Amino acid sequence: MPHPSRFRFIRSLTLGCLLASTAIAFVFSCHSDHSSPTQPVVNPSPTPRGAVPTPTPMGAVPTPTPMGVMPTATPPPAAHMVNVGQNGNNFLDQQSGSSTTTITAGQTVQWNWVGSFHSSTSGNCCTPDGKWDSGVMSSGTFSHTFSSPGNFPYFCTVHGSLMTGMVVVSP
Ligand SMILES: [Cu+2]
Repeated sequence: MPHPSRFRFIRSLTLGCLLASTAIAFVFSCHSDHSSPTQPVVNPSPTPRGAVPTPTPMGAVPTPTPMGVMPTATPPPAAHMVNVGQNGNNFLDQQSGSSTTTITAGQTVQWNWVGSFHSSTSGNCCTPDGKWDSGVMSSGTFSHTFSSPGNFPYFCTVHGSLMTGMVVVSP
């Protein structure tokens, strides 16, 4: 009679194991189901964290950028500005502080009218030589590009010998 009881015992163990394994599998599946929705909730927090490191690279980028721009900002002298009629009847080069503008061949001089009724007219005072002539202006700008080296005197047709300038163009 011990045999049938053993079989029953084994069967009960087998059923118990099956039930246990099923229950464990169910529990694990439940855990996995719960864990999967939990993870997406955790992800949002790392996202804002990702926004924090962003300002750091931004702060690092501007630093090298201005340094790269600085050498580029040096060329502005290429746009040689001469104010016309600033504090009187004169041509005032913004770089030299006088009526003489020094540039190299290929560069451009821009006259900016500050005071009224003057001209930038090429030639020895006071005969226009036809190289350039802004005409009499009271505002605005006039530009001329000097392609050849040399000394280029100019004057204001309104004020004549009282208002002259010189552009010195080096090779
Ligand atoms: Cu003038």
